[in-house]
Amino acid sequence: MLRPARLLTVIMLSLLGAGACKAQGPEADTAGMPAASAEPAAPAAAPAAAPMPPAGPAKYRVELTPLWTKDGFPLEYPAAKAHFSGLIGTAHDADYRIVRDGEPPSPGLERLSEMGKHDPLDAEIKAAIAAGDALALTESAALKDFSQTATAEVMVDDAHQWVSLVAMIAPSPDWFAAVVDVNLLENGAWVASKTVDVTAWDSGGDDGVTYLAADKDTNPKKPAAVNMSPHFLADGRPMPVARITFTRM
Ligand SMILES: [Ca+2]
Ligand SMILES: [Ca+2]
Repeated sequence: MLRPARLLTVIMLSLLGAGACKAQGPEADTAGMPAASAEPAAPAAAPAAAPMPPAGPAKYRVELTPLWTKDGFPLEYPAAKAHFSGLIGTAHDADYRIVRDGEPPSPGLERLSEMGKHDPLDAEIKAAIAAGDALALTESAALKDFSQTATAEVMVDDAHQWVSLVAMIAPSPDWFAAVVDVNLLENGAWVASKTVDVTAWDSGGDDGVTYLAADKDTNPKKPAAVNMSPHFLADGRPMPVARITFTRM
C-alpha cells in the first residue's frame, strides 16, 4: 500500500509525465515525416554519444626522484659512481616506441643504455617527430646527486598521448631506467598530475652481468626486457629504481 503522501507524489509525477508527452508529442510525430507516409515510423534514434572533444596540447613538468640507493639495492652497488644519465624521451603515438619489450634495442637505445649518450637516440626521436609519430624531444641533465631530482618538460597532444622516457643506470653494462607508454589522458582530459614507478630494463646490447663489467657487446642484439638481474629484485620482483611525477603546467 502506498502512503497518501507517496501516492500524491506518484499522481503528480504521472500528470507531469503526461503533460510532457503532450507538449512534445506533435513535434516529435511530424518533424520531417511526410503526413501520409506508409512507412512505419522509425523508432526514435537514441541520442548519439557526443564525440569526445579533443583534449588539445598540454605541457607537463617531469620530475624524477631516484630510489636506486645503496640501502635499497645493496648488491654490488657502485656507490662511488652511481648516477642516472640525463633523461631522454618524447610523447608519441602507437607507431613509435623508444622501448619495445621483447624486441632488440635501436642503436640509439643501445648507446643510451651503455654510455648514457643521447646521441643517436635524439636523432631517432627527431626522425619520429618528422614522421608525425612523436611530438617533441624531452631531455634533462644527468642526475649525480641523489638528494636532488632530475627535471624536464614534456609536450603531449591528442595524437601523441603516450610518454616514454629513458635514462642510463650508470655505471652498468646496458641497464637503463624507463617509463614506457605512460598515458596522461584519462576520460578525455589531461590529468593534473600522475606519479609512476620507473623500472630497470636491460637493453639487450651487452652481456655484462654486473654494474662494473667490462664491455661485452651482444651480437646479434638480445630483446630488451625488464631487468631481472638480482641487483634489482626483491622477493623475485623488480623494485622501482626511481619515481617520476608528471605535473600539468
Ligand atoms: Ca644486457
Ligand atoms: Ca653493445
